[in-house]
Amino acid sequence: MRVSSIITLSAIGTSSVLAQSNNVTGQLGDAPVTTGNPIGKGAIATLPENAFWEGSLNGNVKGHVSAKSGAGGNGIDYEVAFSNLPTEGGPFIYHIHVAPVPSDGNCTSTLGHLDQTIRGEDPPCDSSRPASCQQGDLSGKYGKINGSAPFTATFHDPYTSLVDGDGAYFGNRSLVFHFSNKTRISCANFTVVQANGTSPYPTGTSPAKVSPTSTSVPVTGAGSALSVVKNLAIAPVVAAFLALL
Ligand SMILES: [Cu+2]
Repeated sequence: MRVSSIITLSAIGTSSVLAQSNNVTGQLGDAPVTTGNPIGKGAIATLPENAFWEGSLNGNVKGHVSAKSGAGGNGIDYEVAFSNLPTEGGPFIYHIHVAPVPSDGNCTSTLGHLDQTIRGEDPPCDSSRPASCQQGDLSGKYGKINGSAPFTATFHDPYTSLVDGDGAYFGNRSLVFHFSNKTRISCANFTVVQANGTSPYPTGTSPAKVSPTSTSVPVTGAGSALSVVKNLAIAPVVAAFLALL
């Protein structure tokens, strides 16, 4: 239906298509603004060591998308950093995809973009009307990555959510990084981080600042885990010694 209407408009003329694109929105309308996002809650997706794409790269793209609840619980504040970008194939794009990355790392399994309003990818997002875009189309709304230099961006997105159960929730979804032709280079799951309460990080390593410090946090965690293992390893020896007495 959608495809046929686009073809029909193309036949009528480019001006009709442009006129139509001004009114593009989801089948369910524009994306709603999110409220009640838990203060101190965040989520981060960090690209893995190895790329999913099997073409020629000088190592995988490095980087992350980190997010936290906006001021007053309104919308989400994002912080994005990518480096080691391919020398060609840009401008690069990145999105929140609807499904998580399975344990085999297959980025195809993340399916399409977070798109609660059933908008679809085409026509492309008009960044001057972000509410009309797919919620997960972060680079469409806030800028593609031009060139291969390290890229950073911060932006506020009113349409994604950290309220578990909200349709716009992305804490259980994934980040996918693409060439401009949409080929999937790499992907990663979002991990929820909370300022208080449950956290995937070891006690004492403050996750209050949701940022790439996560790259050092797991190292600390591994060190702590190692010392725990050491202590546990000594315990049976002590027990055996006591048994001899
Ligand atoms: Cu994508």
